[in-house]
Amino acid sequence: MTNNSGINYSFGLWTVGWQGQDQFGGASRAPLPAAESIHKLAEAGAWGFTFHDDDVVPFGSDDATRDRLLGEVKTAAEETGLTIEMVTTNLFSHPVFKDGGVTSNDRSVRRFALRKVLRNVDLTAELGAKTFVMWGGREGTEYDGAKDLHAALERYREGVDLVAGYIKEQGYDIKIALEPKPNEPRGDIFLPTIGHALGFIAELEHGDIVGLNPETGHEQMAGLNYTHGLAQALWAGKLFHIDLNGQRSIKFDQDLVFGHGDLLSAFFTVDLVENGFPGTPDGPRYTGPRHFDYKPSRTETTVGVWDSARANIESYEMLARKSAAYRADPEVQEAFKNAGIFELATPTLAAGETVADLLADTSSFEDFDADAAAQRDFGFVRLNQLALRHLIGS
Ligand code: ASC
Ligand code: MN
Ligand code: MN
Ligand code: MN
Repeated sequence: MTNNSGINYSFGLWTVGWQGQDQFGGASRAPLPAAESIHKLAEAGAWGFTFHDDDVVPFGSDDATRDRLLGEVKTAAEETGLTIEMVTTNLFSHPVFKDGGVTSNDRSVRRFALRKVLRNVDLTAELGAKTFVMWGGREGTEYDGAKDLHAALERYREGVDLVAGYIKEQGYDIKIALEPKPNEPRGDIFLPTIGHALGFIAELEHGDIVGLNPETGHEQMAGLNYTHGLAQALWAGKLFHIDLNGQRSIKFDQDLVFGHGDLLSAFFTVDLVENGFPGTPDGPRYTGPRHFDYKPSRTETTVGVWDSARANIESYEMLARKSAAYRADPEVQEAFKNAGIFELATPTLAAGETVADLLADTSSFEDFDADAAAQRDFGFVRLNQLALRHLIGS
């Protein structure tokens, strides 16, 4: 067992279950029955698992087949004690969704997609999962002229509000987490980044139960900083779930093992998730599962599938220990202080101070010595080197 820290790790069944099919080649591995995955994930140190409807019940199955297959998953969850913490809907594999689910130009497809989602919401409630992820992988275009972009956003809003409204109406204890991704499989996907998604949520009628499920690699595919994105989602009270993995720069979605992409970035992601904001100890914290959404590389056999599953947990555990030591190091704390990290937590205006007071304060402008202030050494490089020393030092 790789997990000694008591941290709750979970995996999508589609991760270890991925058979390696890609744009240029077919499957390189045999299918993995869901029950077997669940047992092996438990052995690997997982606390929970998640799945798309179609990961467990093939698209178009009859009700008897659906009941039997879902029954197997429930039994495996009971046998292993693993928690089904999140459920999500596949609105991307079947060609009917080739132009999207809730934003397809074809209205009949949109109605079908919503029915598929609502059925899956009922299942989520039945299984006791608290998070319902909506990754709109096919909600997008290849060509800017292929959609009325205004109408597409209206339909996206209609769809998410309809699902959120249904959750409330049914009294389900479920929150929706939207997952941004900039592209792939579509040329451009709507809600491409955390920031776009936060802006979208602000326009919803039922936005109070809608938040985010940011994925490491998806932000990095857009050239963005995942840890900064998590911070803004936390600040907005919208970090409902996370998809951890690895990505090496702006290219196709690699879905590598967590830590196998940008390692220093992964260190600061874990540092934020495990230790919170350094100068804001009472600030918002992520309390959900540490969920991995990765793909065992196509080169791997079953051996590599389970090596890679364990590697995610091990990477995270190592980084959690390193980041705890980093925070506990008096030299780091001193460097934080020298860098002004605690100072940033102090409001710029004093309690009760007004704009008029600021305007009247000559020390902040007329008598302010900008050249002297420009001489301040923040020591950010030294601080970062301390992080690196904790991360890889002997
Ligand atoms: C999801 C999710 C993704 C995609 C991808 C499917 O639900 O979070 O990133 O589906 O894993 O291959
Ligand atoms: Mn991905
Ligand atoms: Mn994901
Ligand atoms: Mn993924």
